Amino acid sequence: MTQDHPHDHPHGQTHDPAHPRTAVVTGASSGIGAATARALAAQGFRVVCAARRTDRIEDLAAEIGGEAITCDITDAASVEALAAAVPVCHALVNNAGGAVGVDRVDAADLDAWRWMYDVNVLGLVRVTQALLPSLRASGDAVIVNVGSTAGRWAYEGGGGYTAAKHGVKVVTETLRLELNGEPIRITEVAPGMVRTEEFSLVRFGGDQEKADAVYAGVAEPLLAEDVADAIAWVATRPSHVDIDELVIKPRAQAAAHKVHRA
Ligand code: 8X3
Repeated sequence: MTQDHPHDHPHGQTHDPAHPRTAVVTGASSGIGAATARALAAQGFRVVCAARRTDRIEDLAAEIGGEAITCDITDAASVEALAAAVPVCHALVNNAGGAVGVDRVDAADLDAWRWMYDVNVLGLVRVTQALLPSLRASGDAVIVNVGSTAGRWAYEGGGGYTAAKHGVKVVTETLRLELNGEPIRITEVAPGMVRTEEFSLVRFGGDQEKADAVYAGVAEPLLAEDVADAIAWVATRPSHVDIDELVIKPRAQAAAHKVHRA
C-alpha cells in the first residue's frame, strides 16, 4: 500500500491478497449486481453473490472465486441466513431492486407500488440491519446503496418507482447521520439510463418491444459495467474518504426528458 497519505492505516482499502476483504452484493444474478460482483472480485474482494436465482449466482461465484448464497431480500429469515453466513463484511452493495409498470398516479396499481417499496426500500433496510453487526466486525466498512436518477427527479408514469428511489436516497442520508463516528461509510450510487438485460423487461412485464423502446435511438446507454466500475471505485477509496453520492448517466441523457436519440 502507498504510505504517502497521512490517514492510511494497515487495514485501509488496499488489496492484500493474504487477507481478502469480503463484499456482499444483493441482486447479483444479473445486470449491475453481477457486474459489480465481477468488479469487486477484480479488486481482490471475496464476493458473496446474493440473489433468489441460485443457478445464476452459483455460475457467477464459480467464475469469480466467490460464494453464492440464495437470498430473497423481502424475506426476513432468508436475510438472517445470509447475515449468519457472513460474520465479517467489509462492503455491502444493496443493489437488488426494480421497477414495475409505468402507470400514472391516478391509475396506479397499489400492489405494484407496494412491491417496489418492499424491494427497493424495505429490502435494503432489512439487509442493512442484518449485516450491520458484520460490517461493524470488519472495523472498516462501506455500504453502497444503488439508487437511481429516479431518486432525483420525477417523470410521468414513474411515480411508484421514483417514490421508492427517493426513499433509498433519504434512507442513505439518514443512515450516514446515524452511523457517524463508526468506521462505516455509506454511499448512494444513482444511475440514470442503464441498458441491462432485465430492468426494463421486468418493468414492462416481459414485453421486449416496450423494453427496447426505452433505449431506442440512444447510441450508448450506460452498461452495467459502467455502474459497477463506479461502485468498485467507491469501495476502494481510502478509509477516511466517504463518497456521499454519485449520479451517473450516459452522455446522451441530460435529464429524465432530455435524452438525445439519433
Ligand atoms: C432507472 C432510471 O429513468 O428508468 O433507475 O427511472 S429510470
